Amino acid sequence: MRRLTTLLCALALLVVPALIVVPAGPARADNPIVQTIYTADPAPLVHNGRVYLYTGHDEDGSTWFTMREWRAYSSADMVNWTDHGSPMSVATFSWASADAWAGQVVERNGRFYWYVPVTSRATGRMAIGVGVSSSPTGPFTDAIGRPLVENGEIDPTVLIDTDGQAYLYWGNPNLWYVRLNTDMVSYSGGVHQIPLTTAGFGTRTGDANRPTLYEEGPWVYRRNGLYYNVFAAKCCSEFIAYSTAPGPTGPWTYRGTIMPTQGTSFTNHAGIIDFKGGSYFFYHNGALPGGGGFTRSVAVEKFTYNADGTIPTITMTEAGAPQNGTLDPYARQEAETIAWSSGVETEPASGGGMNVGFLDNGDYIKVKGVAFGTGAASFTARVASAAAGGRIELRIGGPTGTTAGTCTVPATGGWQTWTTVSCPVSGLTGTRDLYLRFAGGSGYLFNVDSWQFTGG
Ligand code: FUB
Repeated sequence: MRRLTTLLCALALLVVPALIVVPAGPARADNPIVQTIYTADPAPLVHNGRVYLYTGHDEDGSTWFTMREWRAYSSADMVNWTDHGSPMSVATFSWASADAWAGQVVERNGRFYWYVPVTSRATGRMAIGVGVSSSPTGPFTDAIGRPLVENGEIDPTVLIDTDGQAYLYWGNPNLWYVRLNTDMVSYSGGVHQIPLTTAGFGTRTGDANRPTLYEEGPWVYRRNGLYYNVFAAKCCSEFIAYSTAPGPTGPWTYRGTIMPTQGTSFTNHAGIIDFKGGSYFFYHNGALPGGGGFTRSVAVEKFTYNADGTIPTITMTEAGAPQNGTLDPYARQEAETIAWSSGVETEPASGGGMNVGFLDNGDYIKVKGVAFGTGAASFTARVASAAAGGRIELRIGGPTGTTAGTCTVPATGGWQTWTTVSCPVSGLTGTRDLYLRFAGGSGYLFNVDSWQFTGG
């Protein structure tokens, strides 16, 4: 079925030629984070030693914010990201008709709440829905079967304060908040409007209707007793600015620019976390081939707060954040754990999770900072192929670098008919970037679900 879908997509792309084709040239790192699809509106969450990254999904060839689903990724080291597919979509909300726009996931008492803007089928206005799951990777279900709040505005963000009180903020062109009850799916005390003063949110010139820089995409959090509201400023093109306050409801003081207007997307959208001793700034741009304002990609930079808690200017880079840790090749790794890839797509696997697929000759995956230690002896992978199969070439130094081993993948009779292949490897010692290069004849070769090395 999915091959048919792919064929139909390929035919459609003859009309709208915007398929992501990441050049197979020299390996590079590591922004944007996801190369398999266009992603937007990053919302990171730290949970149990991993960063979960929730994004929107700009459809290939979009000429508007055509977004039907959200996506989830996770990483333990900030460079190798595991694709968890789409745990929630517009279809999750029976009362919504379109627009899987910018949201945020927060955890409370072992449940994960995903606040999102969608268009209400009944009113045609943007409303805030809330999905819920017992797992950070979903699946998420509609928590209340109706909008949590609806006033035609977008981009929810949630702060759970140290006293346990949770706040939901959102808005474009205004800025609003409610006090969430401990159930996280209802609120008390009504809807409050935050005054958009120039002292609080900076001065915009040339738009009498919008005197402050605040545009959309608030990201509210507390750090060392100071409350931050990081937001997309001044349309268009947007830049990322921020305000701070002594409390969750203000008064806000404008603090200036974090990320100047850059990249080839006229929107930007920020998410900030602290993780394993570092601070990280997520954003989006149009950096992938075919990228732009409606075909965006999520990226990340590491930064250090100034001593007084202010945030330095952060610029977009191709390098991205440095790796924070290493990857263990002697534990089972999902094939969809990727630092960089070329030509690769992902899809749901029959046994759960995702697999990589749609692999043509020469496509590859880079996995960064793989800690081989004293040396690996063999490589094992779970593979499937409804075609003729091919080879997994294990390379070091680049996708066409030194070959450390080659595993032959047979035909298995189906794209989800899995078998295990193994092959000896040599020269894999220390901590190296590993390239899995897929080789064979023409057309799609095979799928890979997972892989693992054994030690020497
Ligand atoms: O992705 C759709 C909209 O674009 C988001 O809701 C805004 O924040 C902007 O990024």
